[in-house]
Amino acid sequence: MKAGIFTIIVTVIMAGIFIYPAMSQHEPMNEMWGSSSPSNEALKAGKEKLFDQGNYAMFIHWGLYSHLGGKWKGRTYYGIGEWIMNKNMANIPVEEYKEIAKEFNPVSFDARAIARLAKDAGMKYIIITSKHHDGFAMFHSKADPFNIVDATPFGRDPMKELAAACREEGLGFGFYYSHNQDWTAPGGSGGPGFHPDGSPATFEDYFYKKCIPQVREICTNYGPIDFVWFDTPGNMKKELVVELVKVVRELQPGAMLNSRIGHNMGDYASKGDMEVPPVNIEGLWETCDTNNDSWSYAWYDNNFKNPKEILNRLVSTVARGGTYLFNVGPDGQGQIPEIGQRFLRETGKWIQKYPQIVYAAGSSPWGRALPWGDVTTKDQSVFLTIFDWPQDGKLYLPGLKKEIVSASLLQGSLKTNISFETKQGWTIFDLPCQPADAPASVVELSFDSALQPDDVDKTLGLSPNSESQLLAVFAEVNGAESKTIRWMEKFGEWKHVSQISKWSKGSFAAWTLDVLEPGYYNLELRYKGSGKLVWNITTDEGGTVQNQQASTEKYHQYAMGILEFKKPGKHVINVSLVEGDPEASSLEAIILYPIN
Ligand code: FHN
Repeated sequence: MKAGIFTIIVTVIMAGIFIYPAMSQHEPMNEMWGSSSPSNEALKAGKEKLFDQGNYAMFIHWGLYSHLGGKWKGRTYYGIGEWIMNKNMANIPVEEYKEIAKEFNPVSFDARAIARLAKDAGMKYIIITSKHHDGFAMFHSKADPFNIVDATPFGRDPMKELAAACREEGLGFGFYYSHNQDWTAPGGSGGPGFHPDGSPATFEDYFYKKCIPQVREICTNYGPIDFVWFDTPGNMKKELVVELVKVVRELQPGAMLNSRIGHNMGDYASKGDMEVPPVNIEGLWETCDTNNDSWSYAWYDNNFKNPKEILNRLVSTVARGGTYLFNVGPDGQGQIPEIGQRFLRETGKWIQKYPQIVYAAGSSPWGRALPWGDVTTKDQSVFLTIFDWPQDGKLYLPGLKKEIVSASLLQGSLKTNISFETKQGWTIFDLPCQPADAPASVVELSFDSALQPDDVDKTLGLSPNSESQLLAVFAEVNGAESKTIRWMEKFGEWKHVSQISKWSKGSFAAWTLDVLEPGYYNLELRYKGSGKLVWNITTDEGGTVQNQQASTEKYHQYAMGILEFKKPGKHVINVSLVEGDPEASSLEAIILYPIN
């Protein structure tokens, strides 16, 4: 089977398993991972404070599947390890899967070490899987014997230990609980359709015999908790979700609920897995991401995000207005892979030097990432976090309309004033040749009052000294369809892209662009599509680039030609599809970079 067809089939199967609502256009609060409607009580009680101001937390996927580590009967199954039991991976029969518990003995589990790691990493709370889709409880459950205390030689309740360790370290604590999918409990979504005596099992059987009692247990036996994080609600009935919410509200009035409980009943919205949105989003929301490719431990998966990538994704999420929940997967012994730990600690060291970038930080008034990094705010200051240091010593900031009182380059708490000039609505800062810090440097701009959204002209800028990416989400689209799509490459590993497809005769996408330096720019397009693909790009000054490039089933960036901007100021750049399959041709971005 061709890789492309396989990807499509697997994506359809997974979407079906998760039973998510249809994909939306750019309506971030109503996406397939659910939306939230924060209750007034929640806001009044201030329980959202840890979530809203902490902005960075540890997610932990740990369970019986961690003991398998992606391998079953000598064969490795690639993809998210916690799904290994599922029929789309190793298809392990329920009884055989339950037997694995007899071998699960994570004696190296050290709750204090994990809590300390989270703290060193700069994270403010931990959310851990108390029960994933496999139905195995990582806590002592009287409701169901398939749990770590009763079914394994380990015999300890690691959730008790972790809850206590978090408290000692001053961290918040919460539980993940898979409320809909349970692959080993009769009646659970994806689980056996019959009870052991052969009688048919309904979802309600599972819900009242296992889900509700276990949620009561996690909400009763571990002290006050800050989060109950539900997942994959599928097509659960609203009245059942309402009951579940009631249980949590009664037992843990201070806990925040994520939107994946279903039916828009969470306190905050949970974005798609591994999705860092390109545009600012209002309200309380979170992105969960993982430190390698899988959520749970997999022996082969050492594709760990390095400190720069982690920081970049964290700062981008905070700059878009969200909270970043970053996952680690301890192995079958209970230990987090060494390299993942190291990268987290290195990231934490940077955050310790620049806490103002992350904690209680405001989103970017620019509403998007900038070519060199991103922007966060606090009080009367604006912080430019620079990941790509300009080699010519000039940092270009488009659209700032308010007067800067002072600009300084930070090295931890040390501030060095830097000079700057303004030109045609751009602010240009003079920077030294070498970055001030690694993996990112920070410039602080001070104002006489906090920067307001109107103080920034949000028009995209054409950077004179680096690559500018004009993403599909920022285009005005006429006669085509603009929406965010998602797909999986490895099983369960989601990719998200805002793109334009379904082109028709005369259709086009248009970006308005603020040009500071006229001249020649290399133009590339990132797209996918079938057939002979010919794209046409024009500017309001009569500049044209038209070229054919290869069809591609994955997004790929192709050089198209050279585009000239004759005059500085605002310009419109249009893209249309001249030849190629109009339905499937999907444009993700225009990329421009100066020739000099
Ligand atoms: O199916 C799960 C998956 O295993 C993992 O737990 C992620 C984390 O957000 N949630 C579901 C898929 O969205």
